Amino acid sequence: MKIAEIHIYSHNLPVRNGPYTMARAQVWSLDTTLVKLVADNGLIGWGETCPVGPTYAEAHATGARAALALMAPDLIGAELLPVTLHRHMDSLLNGHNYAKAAIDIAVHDLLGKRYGVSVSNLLGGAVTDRVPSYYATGVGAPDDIARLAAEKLAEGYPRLQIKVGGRPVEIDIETIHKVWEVVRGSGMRLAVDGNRGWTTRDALRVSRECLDIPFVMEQPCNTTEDLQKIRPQVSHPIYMDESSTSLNTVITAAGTGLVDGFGMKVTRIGGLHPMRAFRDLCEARNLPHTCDDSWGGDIIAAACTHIGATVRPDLCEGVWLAAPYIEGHYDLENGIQIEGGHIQVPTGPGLGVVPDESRFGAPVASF
Ligand code: 0XW
Ligand code: MG
Repeated sequence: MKIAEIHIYSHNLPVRNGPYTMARAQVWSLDTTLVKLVADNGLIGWGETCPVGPTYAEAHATGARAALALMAPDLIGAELLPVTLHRHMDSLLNGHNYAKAAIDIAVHDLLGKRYGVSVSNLLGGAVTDRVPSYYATGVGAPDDIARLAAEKLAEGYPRLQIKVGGRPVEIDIETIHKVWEVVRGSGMRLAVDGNRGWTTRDALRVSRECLDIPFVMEQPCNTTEDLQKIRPQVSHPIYMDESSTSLNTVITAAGTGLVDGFGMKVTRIGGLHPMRAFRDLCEARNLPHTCDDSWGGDIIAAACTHIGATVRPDLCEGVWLAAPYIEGHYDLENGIQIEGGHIQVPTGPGLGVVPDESRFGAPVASF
């Protein structure tokens, strides 16, 4: 089976009750990129990549489409095999994992359809049909975030990620304490995500002043060097998110014991094929991790859910979806939803989600 056609679409996803605020980013609407691959036997596969604005990661929406347009002409006629396709993409363009991920996801969708299996079974086998999710607050006033925590606990979320950073650290500390008052004893797990926003001084202070609160500290500071600096001094587990940009950085972070887990984004690491290797590396080192993406609609949500369903359950920190922040679905029947803090794994072949492409308008480029 070979790639016969590639179509690239741009689609706007307004943030429900926006903006969504993080330490170094505030977003009102996200520009997502969809890729439709048509195989030489007529089968169709979909991929998606959606940076959450231009300052969250080293990625932006028009960059994704430029990278895809650069590679696309040379991918026509390529075999739909993940290993060789990734080598082929790397031979055309250095880096730009988040753009390559859209092709990778569409290839997995196509392969699943071709062999009549779900993407999770293609990735080694689903171990559950209901994947835990987690809710991520924005950066907000302590009382508001505590109220939100109570709401999400009542909805059944097993985990909450509290966003902090980009403001006086005293307010972050107050927020963490107020949330803990609400969730203490409930079993809800906590992550505190600085999104690179704290100095090492701030991270050390937070750990010291929240000594009895069991949260994981996610990407508190900007660089790997910052994480190395605080590592021996903080009492809280450290998870790496934005700094884990490739399998190479993950291997070093896991292999040197720099981190206790990861907040991982499927597109940042290059798609489902590298994500599968990431999952297995983490399992070999007993490291928990999430299977998220930074934003996006039903296609990326399905990709994250399928890989999340294959993670050893005690290591699965959850699958984050933008669904609660988005109006509507690409697939009205099988769109990915969070219910009771969990996500039903799609059962259809491939991603199990078939978008209504009329929602996306005409492609911005076709090859
Ligand atoms: C909570 N997320 C998964 C959604 C936003 O894109 C940020 C991200 C994170 O953990 O940093
Ligand atoms: Mg994070």
